[in-house]
Order: sequence, then C-alpha cells, then structure tokens
Amino acid sequence: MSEDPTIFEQIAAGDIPARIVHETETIVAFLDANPLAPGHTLVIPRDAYTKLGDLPDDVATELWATVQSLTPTIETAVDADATTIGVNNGSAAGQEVPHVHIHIIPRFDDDGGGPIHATAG
Ligand code: D5M
Repeated sequence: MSEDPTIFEQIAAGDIPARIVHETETIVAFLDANPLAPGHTLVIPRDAYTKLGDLPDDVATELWATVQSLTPTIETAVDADATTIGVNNGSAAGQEVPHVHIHIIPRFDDDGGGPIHATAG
C-alpha cells in the first residue's frame, strides 16, 4: 500500500513550487515557508524517508555534508551571527511533515539568544 506523497516529496519532484537554494540528484534545500528567522532553510533527501534512522548511509552522509556546506553560505547571505540546526525526528518531537528535514535557522546577536524550542513557530 503506497501512501500519498508528502508536501516535501512533491517539492522534490518539482510538482509544487518552493524557493530552492540548492539541489543535487539526492538532496534538495529550500526556504521554509514559515520561517523562524530570515534565511530559515530546510534540507531534505529527494527520496521519501520519514525519520533519520530510515536514511541509507550514503544519503545521510550527503544530507549532513550539505547542511555543513550550506550553513556558512546562509549565514553570509542574511548576515547572521550564528545558526541553530535541528531535526524534529518523529511526531512526538514536533515533526509535522513526515519526510526527513534538517532546519538551518540563522541566529542574530539581538534575537533574544537561547535555543529555539519545539514550541517555537
Ligand atoms: O517543520 C516543518 C516545516 O515545514 C515548518 O517549519 C514549515 C515548513 N513547511 C511546510 N510546508 C512547506 C512548504 N510548502 N514549503 C516550505 N516549507 C514548508 P517540522 O520540523 O516538521 O515541524
């Protein structure tokens, strides 16, 4: 039984629009539609996996390498002072879209500091 594609699977397939900032055969990165800060970006595997533990090793490696390489580019683009990087891994953790996604959230010296909690946004 196949399930309906998630909104992120539809973005990866090009079936619905998104502000894509980077993509390869394996990975897509796009701006969050409900940003917690300017430049808030989501990095996803192109194929549908629900949780981090579902990822094949090669996909996990490219996903994290993309997060690592994109982060300084995003910081520079929005003149951020730091970045919060996070994953809501499962619905009880606040994962709303059941397709693995890494949040890259630019942070600023004057944004109040502290971690962004699961209740934010
Ligand atoms: O985060 C899910 C995130 O996905 C949340 O920050 C909004 C974002 N979102 C939802 N729909 C879209 C579309 N269509 N484009 C871009 N961003 C989107 P979670 O960790 O699952 O709570």
